[in-house]
Formats: sequence, structure tokens, C-alpha cells
Amino acid sequence: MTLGPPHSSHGFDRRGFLGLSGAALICGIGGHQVAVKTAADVAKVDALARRVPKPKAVRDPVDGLSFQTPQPQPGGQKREYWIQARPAKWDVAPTRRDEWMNHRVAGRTTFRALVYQRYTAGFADPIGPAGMPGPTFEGEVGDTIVVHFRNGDDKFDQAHTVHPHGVRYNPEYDGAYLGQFTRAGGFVAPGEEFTYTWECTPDSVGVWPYHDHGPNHVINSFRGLFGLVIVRPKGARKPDVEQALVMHSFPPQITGIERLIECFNGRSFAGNTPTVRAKVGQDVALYVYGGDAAFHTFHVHGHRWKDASGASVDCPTVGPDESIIARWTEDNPGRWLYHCHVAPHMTMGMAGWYIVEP
Ligand SMILES: [Cu+2]
Repeated sequence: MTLGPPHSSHGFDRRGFLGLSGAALICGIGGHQVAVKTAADVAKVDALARRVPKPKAVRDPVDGLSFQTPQPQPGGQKREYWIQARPAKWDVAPTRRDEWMNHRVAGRTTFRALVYQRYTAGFADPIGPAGMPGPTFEGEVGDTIVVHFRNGDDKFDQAHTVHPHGVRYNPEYDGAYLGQFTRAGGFVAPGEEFTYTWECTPDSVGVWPYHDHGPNHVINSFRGLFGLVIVRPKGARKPDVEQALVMHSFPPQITGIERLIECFNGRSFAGNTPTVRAKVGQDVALYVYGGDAAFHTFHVHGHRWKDASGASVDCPTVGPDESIIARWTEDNPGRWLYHCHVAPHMTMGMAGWYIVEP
């Protein structure tokens, strides 16, 4: 990929995909391998994904093992969620402005995405507008997180799943398509449901991604099927301000929009991306993860925090599906930027406001 001016259509090499330099993404799907260079190639992958049969064969003894559904530890709770994967018309820049550089965002900003939408118990009613990331699953050590998942994808019409990081699960609840070795939770066909149960163990403490891991998971995670899992120590106090910030992008092959769209939480450019607000003295936690195939660096103006080793940082690297927590006690009022410091990502929309009141 050549690094042209941010809004030059010549600056993006259309042979590339997902930020891979000059290379096409190769998708293995339904017994075929497809080099994804264009939107037509994505449509071909979608057509193949619709025809992937529901797996049923058990091959090796390990695939025939049966597993118990885990229960909460004594004193722990069962934390239940109902979520549905569904198509959504998605606008990456509803204000049509970049408030940072004070200019209009040119061209089309909408496309057909996939989202995880939260529902009340039994899928009775949707809760709030669907977003990116999807609903955050929260638990404490000793709890189980139980996710009732329905595939409501009547647009792309293919199998989806929910695959978590960080928590403990047995193969029944991996939520991963494994070809002929797939278990029920790794292939939830349109209109079907599956309930996942995951354990919050002491080594689960932290912030983690979850995402689609069905037969066409790379494309469909890029369309918006991702979210966060937060596990806290038992009885831990919640920060005063918490904000999930997913660093990711929508390539032209998926949106049909000429330029690469760089995002926090499915939105592009300050004023569209989340505006995070805090007050001096508050305990602030930003939960950041890399949701695409690129390496990002997460920078917040005017602030430093400790990484896992205890070192002070203000611009750590966040790789694909890597997660970090940026947490501090606020002491610096004013208007600040947060952004990816990889220049083409930043100039193409991966930036937002952090506003601190005295
Ligand atoms: Cu970046």
C-alpha cells in the first residue's frame, strides 16, 4: 500500500486488502480458496459461505468427547445475555464532519454492516440501538457468562458464532467453525440459536475481545461482529469512567466506498467517534483493542498511564485482537485528542475527543 494524501483515491492500492501490503487476503471457504481483491470477490465468498453445509461428522475420539456446562463457583453468579447477529445499515460519519481538522467528510458514508444487538430475556425486545462494539459481557472471578445467541442474519444469510477471548471454556463453547470437526456452537445457521457458557477464572481478569468465528469469520468480523468481555476481581470497584474503544477499519471491498474507513467503534473522525468525558479526580479506564489486521498505536494527549509491566506509556502498540487498559486518576482538565498514531490511520478517521472538566 502506498501512503498517498489522506483523501486521494490514488493513495489506496485496491489490490491490497485490510492493510496487507500489496497482498490480497486469501479466504478459505466451502472447500475453495478465494483471493479477495474486489467487492465482487467478497460477494463470491459470501455466496460460498451460504452454501457451507452444517457439519455433523465426528472424526477422532477427541471430537467425540462430551463436556459439562460449567456452573458458577460458590458465591459466583450466572451473568446472562441475549444477543442477536443481524444486518444493519451503518453510517461511519453521521455528522459528515471531521471536527478535529474542521472539514466535511466527502462521499458516501453508509454501507450494509452486521452487528450484535442485545435483547431482553428470551429475545423479547431489543435493548437500545445496535452498536459497534456489540454488548459488553461483564463478570467477576467465580461467575459464569452465559450468552444466548441467535443468528438473525437474513441479509448475508450465513452461519455466525460468538467466540470469546480471555475467559475459560471447553470445546463445546469455543464458538469456532472447525470444518468437519465443528461442534454445535461453531456453526449457528440463520434462524438458529445456541447458548454459550464461559467461566471467569482468576486468569480471566482483564479486557478481551469477542467476535464471529463462523465459516466466513474474517469478512463478517470486519462487517462489525465484535465486542468486549470484561472480567474483574471479585468485589472490585468499577472505574468512574469506562469507555470501550475498538481500533479497526472498513476496507472498500466490504463497504463499496472508494476509500479505506479508519474507525473507533465503527465511526470515523472526531465528532463521530466516541467523545469521552471525565472530571478531575475521577478514576478513568479506556478499554482498547485492535479489531482489524493492522497494528495500531493508542495515544491520548496530556496523559500517561502504566502498562502491564508497570512502565509509564502514552502510545502503546495494539495489534490484531490485542487488548490494553489505559487507566489513570484524572488530573489534567481541557479538550484532548485520542488517536491512533499510525499516520494514515489517524488522518483517515481514527481519532476522537477526550474532554475533561475541572
Ligand atoms: Cu492504527
